Parts: sequence; C-alpha cells; structure tokens
Amino acid sequence: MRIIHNPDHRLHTAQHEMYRGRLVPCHETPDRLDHVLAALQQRPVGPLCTPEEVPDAALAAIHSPAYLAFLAGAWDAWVALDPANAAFDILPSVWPGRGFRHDVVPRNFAAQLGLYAFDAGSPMVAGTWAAVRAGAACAVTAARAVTGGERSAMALTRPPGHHAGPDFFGGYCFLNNAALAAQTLRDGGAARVAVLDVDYHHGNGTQTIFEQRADVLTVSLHGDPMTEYPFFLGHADERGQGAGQGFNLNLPLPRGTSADTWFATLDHALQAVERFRPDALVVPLGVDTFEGDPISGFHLRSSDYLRLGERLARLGLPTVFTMEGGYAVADVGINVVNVLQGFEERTP
Ligand code: Q9C
Ligand code: ZN
Repeated sequence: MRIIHNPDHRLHTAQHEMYRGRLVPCHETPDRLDHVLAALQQRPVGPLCTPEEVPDAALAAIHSPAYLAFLAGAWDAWVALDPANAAFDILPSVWPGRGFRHDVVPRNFAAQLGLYAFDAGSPMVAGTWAAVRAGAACAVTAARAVTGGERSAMALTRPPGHHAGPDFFGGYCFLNNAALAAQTLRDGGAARVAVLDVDYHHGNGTQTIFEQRADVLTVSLHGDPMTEYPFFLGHADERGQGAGQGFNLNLPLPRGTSADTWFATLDHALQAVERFRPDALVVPLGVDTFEGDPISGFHLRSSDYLRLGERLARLGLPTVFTMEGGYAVADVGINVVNVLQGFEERTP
C-alpha cells in the first residue's frame, strides 16, 4: 500500500477548542500523525511518499469558489480585524441561525466565519491553509496512484476532512479529503465509487457533498446523532436526495456499542457496498471507535483494527484510505497501522 503523508501537517497546530463554556486544549494534535509514522517505521506496509502538486481546480470540483477564497484569506483577514488577533486562534462566535440569510456574504470577517463554520471547536491558525491544501494534495495523489494501477493507497494527513462540506468547516475539518479522493477516482475512470466511513462520527460533509448523486454511494457507521456529534445529520432515514435517492446509507449505533455489534453492523455496510458494484472504494478511516478514545463511545480494541482491514480487503476493490479521527494519541499509530496491515495480509 502506497502511503502519501502530509509533510506540512504541523503548520496546523492550534491551541484551543470551545467546549461547554471554556477553551480546552485541542484534541486534534500534530503528534497523532507522528505516532502513525512511528508505527509505520516498526511495520512498513508500503512505500512512504509525499504529495504531487495539485491545481486549485481539483479543490473546486468539491468546494465552492467563495469558500476556498475564504479559507485562503482567513488568517490575513483575522489579523486585519485587530493586529492583536495574531496571538490567538481563529474561532467563530456568531452564526446565521434560523430566520437569517445565508445568501449574502457579510464584509465583516467575524461574520464570514460564522457563515462558513458549524462549530466553535475547529480553530484555524496562520498555517492552516497551507496544511490543509497539502492534505488535499495527499488525497488526490493517493487516488491518482490507485487510478494508475496501485491496489491501494492512504492519504496520511491531518487535519481530517469528513465533516467539511462544499462550503463549510467544522469537526476539525476544512477540506473534504475523502470526497476529493472519490472525485479523483471518478475522473480517473471509475464509473461508480463507494465511500465507507468508519470514523466514530457521522461523515456529514461527505454525505452533503454527494447526497444528490447516484455515481457515489456514501455509507457511514457512527454514533447515533441523537446523542453524538455532529448531532444534526446522520440519521437512518437520510437516504439521499433527487437523483441520489437510495445512494446514502447511515447506520447509527448507540454510545457504548460493543465490538461484536459494530462488526455485525459493518457487515450490513459491506453488503450495501457490494450491491452497488463500485469500481473503487474510499475509506475515511477514523480510529476514534477505539475503547480508549477520550471523546467517543464505542469499544473496539487494537486487535479489532486488524480484523477491520481484512474485511475491507475482502471487497477486492481498488481502495483509498483517508486519515480522519482518533484521539487516544498513543494508540492511534498502532490502530491505524493494524487496519493497513490487516488489509495487506488479505490482499492477494
Ligand atoms: N470536546 C473527527 O473525528 N467535538 N472529528 C467534540 C469534545 C467535535 C470529531 C467535543 C468532535 C469532532 C474528524
Ligand atoms: Zn471522528
């Protein structure tokens, strides 16, 4: 398996996220990726590469021009609000709730932040845009490798991507790496692409990006949004819209779900993927389903990730993995590399 890692991920190092009335240290930290790279040194599952240059047009296939321009200019606009802002992370504090307009982009940058953000837990810093652009390049490069004949590749990057939509950020995500990979596979000749999201949290951004399309099936296995983040999407009755009707599948599970129940539900997800007869697969891989994860509530053990990799490989599809959540930092490397090793061992 080819591993495309993001050499610029450390440029995105933020201080705080807003949680229940206070600023708490970020869960999504650079050492998450360092642990995966260290685990790969112990157990190399394939060549480690850096991303190719990716034109802005590739990003524009998934994200709106106004949103991309907002992200690119965010830090300068933040500091222009007040030079003292340079010492602080960018976080929003006002949103256009129900009754407000979403079709006018205010000139005030604090207002723009609220228009494009859906939470106050996803800080941006001076290097965020450079880091997420390089991350998107990892996703596109990984998908191109698979289009070019590699059986599988992983975009090993942070920050993650699956909560980011066409024109919104949140859940630590800014550009949707899994969607960029899926679109690159489509452009490379795959007529149908399946996305199977195994992160603890519902992949709301990916669902929203593809919900009107029949050429990309989105399936997500996640904590029930009645109690779990991102709360406002991810229910079982969301089956896609318009031409995409029937091409989204949500499998919500209660907080506290055991590994046995999780794998039984994964079987349903795998059957839905097989029925779709895709030409390629994208797996947004979050290991926040781990029993030791500090912000999640499933009970997978490290050995379960070997099993997950084997199950995914059994589909026999060209596969791109993207790195999503997982916050039990010291175990993130073992768990991610277990998935990749399980996948490789099942690959003929
Ligand atoms: N203090 C991903 O796993 N808020 N995003 C949790 C805990 C947001 C998770 C609050 C969780 C986002 C990619
Ligand atoms: Zn997650």
